[in-house]
Amino acid sequence: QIKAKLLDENSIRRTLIRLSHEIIEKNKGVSDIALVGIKTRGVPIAKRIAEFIKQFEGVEVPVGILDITLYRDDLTEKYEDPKINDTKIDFDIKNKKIILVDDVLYTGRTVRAALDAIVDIGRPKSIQLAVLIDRGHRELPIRADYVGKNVPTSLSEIVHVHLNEIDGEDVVLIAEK
Ligand code: 3GP
Ligand code: 5GP
Ligand code: MG
Repeated sequence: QIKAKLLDENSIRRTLIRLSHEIIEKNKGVSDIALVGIKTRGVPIAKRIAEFIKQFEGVEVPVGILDITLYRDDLTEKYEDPKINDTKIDFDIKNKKIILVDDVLYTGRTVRAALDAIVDIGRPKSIQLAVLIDRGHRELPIRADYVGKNVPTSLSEIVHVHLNEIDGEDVVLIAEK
């Protein structure tokens, strides 16, 4: 059951605007930047950030997609490693600064699999990580460079990320599983 609303439509928009500015600032512009969204909800987040960057800098940054499946019986259980299903990266990643984008960062295993998939394709200049929500409980030495909101959670809680493009509404909720 739902315990609290963490972000509404306006705060999601403002958060993604801030992340876009942070990406531009940290990289001193966006000349070599490419975004890679992790399916499902990392993809619309990456596209929205690309749209804001276009508004602010007048540059269209490429957006790729990684499809990574988590093999978990239960959404809050964590034992199997995520597997790469599909990769749609239509640009040359050589010498690009890749920014991975996901909705929720939890154990870090999805991001680890994403790093594997990217270095299999080529040799980017660097890889950074942007997430809308960091809910803690890392099991690997992985951290995000850009965090929309840090949300301390218990293991029995779930963060629901609903995005317009997929769910018909923009809202982030915390629930007891
Ligand atoms: P996503 O593909 O948009 O990221 O894992 C499948 C979906 O279930 C994910 O959607 C994610 O939003 C949602 N989900 C909610 N809680 C959890 C969780 O604790 N673990 C995982 N793996 N997914 C969760
Ligand atoms: P990790 O691999 O870091 O454990 O989990 C990251 C992936 O699992 C993200 O793509 C995210 O969608 C999903 N995930 C893990 N925990 C949650 C959660 O509480 N809520 C949502 N919405 N997704 C989660
Ligand atoms: Mg996700």
